[in-house]
Amino acid sequence: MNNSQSILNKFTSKKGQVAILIDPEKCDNGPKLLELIKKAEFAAINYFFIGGSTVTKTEFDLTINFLKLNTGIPLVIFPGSSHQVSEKADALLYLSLLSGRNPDYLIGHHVQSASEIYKLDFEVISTGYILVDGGTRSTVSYISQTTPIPSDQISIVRNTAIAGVLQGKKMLYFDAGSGAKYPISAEIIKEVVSFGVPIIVGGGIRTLEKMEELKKGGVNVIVIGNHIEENIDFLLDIKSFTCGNFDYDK
Ligand code: 1GP
Repeated sequence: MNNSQSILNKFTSKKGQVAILIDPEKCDNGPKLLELIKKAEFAAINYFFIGGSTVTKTEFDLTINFLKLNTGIPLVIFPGSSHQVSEKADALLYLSLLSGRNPDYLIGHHVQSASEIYKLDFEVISTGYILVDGGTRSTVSYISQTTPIPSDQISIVRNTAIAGVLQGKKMLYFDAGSGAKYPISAEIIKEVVSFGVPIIVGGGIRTLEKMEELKKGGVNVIVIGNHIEENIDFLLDIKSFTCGNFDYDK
């Protein structure tokens, strides 16, 4: 385990950074992924997040190896299960699903993978993961058998975030779920940005306007998955958002 915390420092350093979520299950690990990498580099995105709810170990390793060979954009594991680990990544989000009450996602998977992760030489970032209802039944909610927090229950979202910070989480990730109809609202962001840890937001983000709103609200990292799978050229629009935000080593 590496305690240098360089990715955590990067997360903390700026608002409005952009991460593209790559689901290895959907990757060709060939020309299509290469096109995505080139366009993401052009758009000066800050991170690739890698993970998925139903990804096999083989799919995960093939994709992370391909990314490592073909880009200098930092690779951050956003694991859907405990076998999604690799030293090729720069960091791992060590997620606790705080919005749920399923012990497997609060501590069970962590115990299963603890000894392997402890030995690996990458940064492990303890992250409070909070699912908020985005108007669709998300895969994460189904797989984890947990219910997201209703989006109008802002004080529950806030109290869950505070509990995470009090438990020592280094970061908070608010997710409306992949393909959400309604992304995390500005009202929620306002309630959770002032706890002294960086904020990641994802789920259903499809427009530059929403990205601007999140950035202005104080979100450190904006995660986009589906919309880029549907329309890879959205990355060309993101270029205007990230302009002047180019900070990875290539
Ligand atoms: C889901 O936050 C991510 O876990 C990204 O969601 O695929 O809807 O962009 P989208």
